[in-house]
Amino acid sequence: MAFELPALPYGADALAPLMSAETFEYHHGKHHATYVANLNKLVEGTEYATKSLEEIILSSEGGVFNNAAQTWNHAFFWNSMKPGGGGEPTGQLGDLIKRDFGSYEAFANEFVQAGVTQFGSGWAWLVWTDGKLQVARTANADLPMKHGQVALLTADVWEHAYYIDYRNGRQKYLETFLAGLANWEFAAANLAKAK
Ligand code: MN3
Repeated sequence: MAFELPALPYGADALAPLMSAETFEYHHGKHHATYVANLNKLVEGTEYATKSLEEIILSSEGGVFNNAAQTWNHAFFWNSMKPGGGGEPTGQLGDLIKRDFGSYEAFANEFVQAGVTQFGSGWAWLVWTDGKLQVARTANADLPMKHGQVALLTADVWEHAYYIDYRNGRQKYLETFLAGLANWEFAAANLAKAK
């Protein structure tokens, strides 16, 4: 069965002005859609055709991996944001951030720096690994599950994620992601599944 482009979990204009409808028109409507279409073309008639997206990601390399991982990464990224999101998380996730980073501010600085220092294209992540929270960065389509880590939250740092709204301001985009977009309920739900 062919993979399908998932609908956005909110309206295309729901995150404006922090992330505009024009960004979603291209990022979801063209970039994400192209990864899904390419994946379907690449797996048709192959050993991957009957596998789940996660199974393909864990067992492939090259073009199949890149398009499968980008299909997964973008669906995860849309869910990593919500209207009125951002700020310091509360509850168990907030407690663990203080335990493992020292403070929310220290976490936020590390997350932004991970994204800013990812040379070229990639992703900044909050992950659960070895019983603790960590910030990670990956290049291109790479993602935590390929390294035995559980993704809790991500920000896309490919230029197509922010160039329409922030031009070359990757740091400003990442600071805005944490301050006004991050979906901590999604991260907490992922943590609950991982623990
Ligand atoms: Mn992208």
